[in-house]
Amino acid sequence: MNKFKCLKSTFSLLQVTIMAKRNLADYKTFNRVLEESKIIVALTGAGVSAESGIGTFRGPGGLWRTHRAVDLASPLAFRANPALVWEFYHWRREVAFAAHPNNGHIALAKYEKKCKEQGRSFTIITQNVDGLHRRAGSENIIELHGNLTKVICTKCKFIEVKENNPICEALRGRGDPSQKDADVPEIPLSELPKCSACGALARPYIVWFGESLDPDILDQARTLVETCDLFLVIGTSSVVYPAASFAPFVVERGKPVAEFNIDEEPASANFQFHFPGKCGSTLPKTLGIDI
Ligand code: BV8
Ligand code: ZN
Repeated sequence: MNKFKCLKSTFSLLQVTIMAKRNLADYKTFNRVLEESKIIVALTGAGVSAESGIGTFRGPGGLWRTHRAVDLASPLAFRANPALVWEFYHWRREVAFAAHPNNGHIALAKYEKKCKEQGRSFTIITQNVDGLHRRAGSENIIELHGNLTKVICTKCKFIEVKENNPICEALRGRGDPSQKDADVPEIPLSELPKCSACGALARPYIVWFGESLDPDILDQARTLVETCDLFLVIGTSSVVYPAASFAPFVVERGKPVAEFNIDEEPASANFQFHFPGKCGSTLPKTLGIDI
């Protein structure tokens, strides 16, 4: 009986040391892999903007009034009530325009610059539409799901940047999440944002659920996923496709994936590295960037 007990304790001690050894090595090993990589890709999600005060989709910020963001981010919702969806995106624009890049965004931008000086490539593939990576100084950015500063015409498909806030007079002072839909007057269709080319109704240039991504943008992203040496997965729950298919594809290629997420547990056991904690702190540390 005693022999079995001490065997058990030795085994669990062994387990802990391996884990501890692996975690420790993670930083050293990660740094070696990072410095040796020529083509690095970082996939980012709402978590990288959380410390800038922008709510995540599945976190507490995922609700606007009584609506789930995923329910309003759909062509059906826009067809049914374009004024309500515009009021939602007007609020998202106000929040994003008032926000500032955090140390996570800045570390990624600075590391991109370092790579450029060393003749290596560093590209961000983002699911975020808040534009904070560009404002942090990143240049190589693929915006998979669009951008809040852009609109597209529902008729002639003309795409234009509209950074004026509010985007139209009828949305001034609107969008307050604490209000109830019933308590705010309906905005007539004629007063919603218009296409500068043909005057028809314009909609946010955002990829909504059930809509395909821009094929050129998807191709650019897929080419990087197929050729990168190292793939970083930052602040994303990895549930929305096709973005969620990228990291498993890199794992299948036998290339290292490193995850940065507030969650203690890695989203996948196949990721070689997992750095738990707020990415505003873990990214500068692991990328060796002084902020
Ligand atoms: C399409 C713009 C062709 C809108 C967005 C295959 C299987 C199953 C379903 C599908 C499939 N293929 C297609 C689908 C349907 C659908 C889909 O994936 N559904 C999911 C819900 C299952 N995909 C589509 O519809 C796509 N189109 O495939 O077209 C087609 C169509 C139909 C059917 C077949 C094929 C279009 C998807 C794009 C939709 N638009 N955004 C807007 O922003 O308003 S997606 C939107 O949600 C975001 O862009 C992002 O992609 C996603 C939210 O995810 P995250 O960013 O990860 O945010 P989340 O809150 O979930 O997680 C935050 C994470 O950060 C957490 O892990 C948290 O722990 C962590 N975190 C928090 N704070 C911190 C932190 N980490 C570090 N530091 C911190 N401080
Ligand atoms: Zn038009």
